[in-house]
Amino acid sequence: MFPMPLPRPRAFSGIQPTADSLHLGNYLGALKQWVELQEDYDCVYSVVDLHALTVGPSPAELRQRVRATAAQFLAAGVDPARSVLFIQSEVSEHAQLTWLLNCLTGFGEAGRMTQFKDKSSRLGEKAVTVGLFDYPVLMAADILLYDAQVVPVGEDQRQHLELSRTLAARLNSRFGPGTAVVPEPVIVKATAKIFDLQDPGAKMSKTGHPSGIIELLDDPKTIAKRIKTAVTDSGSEITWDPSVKPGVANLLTIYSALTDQPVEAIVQRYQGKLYGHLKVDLAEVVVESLRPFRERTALYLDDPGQLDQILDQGAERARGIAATVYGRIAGCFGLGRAGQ
Ligand code: ATP
Ligand code: LTN
Repeated sequence: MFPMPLPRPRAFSGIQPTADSLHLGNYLGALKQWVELQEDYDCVYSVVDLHALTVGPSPAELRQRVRATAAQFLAAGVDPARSVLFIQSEVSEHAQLTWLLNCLTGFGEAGRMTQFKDKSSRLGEKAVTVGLFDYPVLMAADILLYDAQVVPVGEDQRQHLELSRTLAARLNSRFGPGTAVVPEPVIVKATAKIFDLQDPGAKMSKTGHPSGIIELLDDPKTIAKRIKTAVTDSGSEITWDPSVKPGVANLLTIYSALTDQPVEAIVQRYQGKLYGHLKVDLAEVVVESLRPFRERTALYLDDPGQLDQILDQGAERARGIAATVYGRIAGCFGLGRAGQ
């Protein structure tokens, strides 16, 4: 007799389809961990298109970006045979659970989210929607709907994750233990925040200036140019000192993460060499790491039938989990005639 395999713990994460290409921060901060977690977790990954509506894309733009984002998840190594890959809006329970969680979230509590404060101050009062304000509650619904134990994200999502944990704990204290699973963030320290190449004080962001970003689908020439023109710091010695040399530290972080070599070994190798040497070699490393990724993304985008099939299957599997968990939580609120 073989022992029954234990059910694996669940991981959930999502990325917004807010650009045609993901960037190196998305990959090193999140997507790389998504792929690795598949070894030990039952993974559910989503293209969170409802979240993307908060920035008001055109319908054609959103449709195109949803496909491009899903193709990039697959190209990075998300394996649809092992993991669930789906589009958030195709599982209606995400919006439904958000409403229930809205009714448990303090207005002040949501107002303390720093990403909302930053984004709303940039947009100005007239352009700020209730959707942008509610964004972290929708994110909590995403996570709780799958009873996720772990959530791989970059550092910028830590506060949102904390709200998800608070809401899960609140459900449990109001309705009894076991109503929701309290999720843990998985934030890999070394790559939790990849910085803008032109402004190493700011995170690399889809909304940042193009010259500060490396898009995963950029052509080799553009990638090389972006790295060669990255801001480096005063002095010329290649040392690891994030507070004094944040630009060089960012390049070393990227180098280390893409080659799986410790930063110290890289620093050692570049002793006595100039920033320019590091940049030339790093450009090569990034170009060669991303080449197969770009090719695989193109293959998925050239075969819409295959992509649709993967996404249809993913939505079906996601709905199966989400319907059960939603029913359990909604019943606790007194919704549904059959409950007690
Ligand atoms: P924007 O910057 O426009 O808000 P984004 O680039 O952060 O968008 P998201 O879809 O919000 O994109 O993020 C997807 C994932 O990538 C999240 O887990 C986020 O924490 C991570 N991430 C984003 N930027 C970085 C970065 N510079 N370094 C590390 N991780 C990042
Ligand atoms: N808010 C996240 C994207 C996101 C997410 C999630 C991440 C939406 N729902 C659930 C993890 C789990 C962001 O990166 N901006």
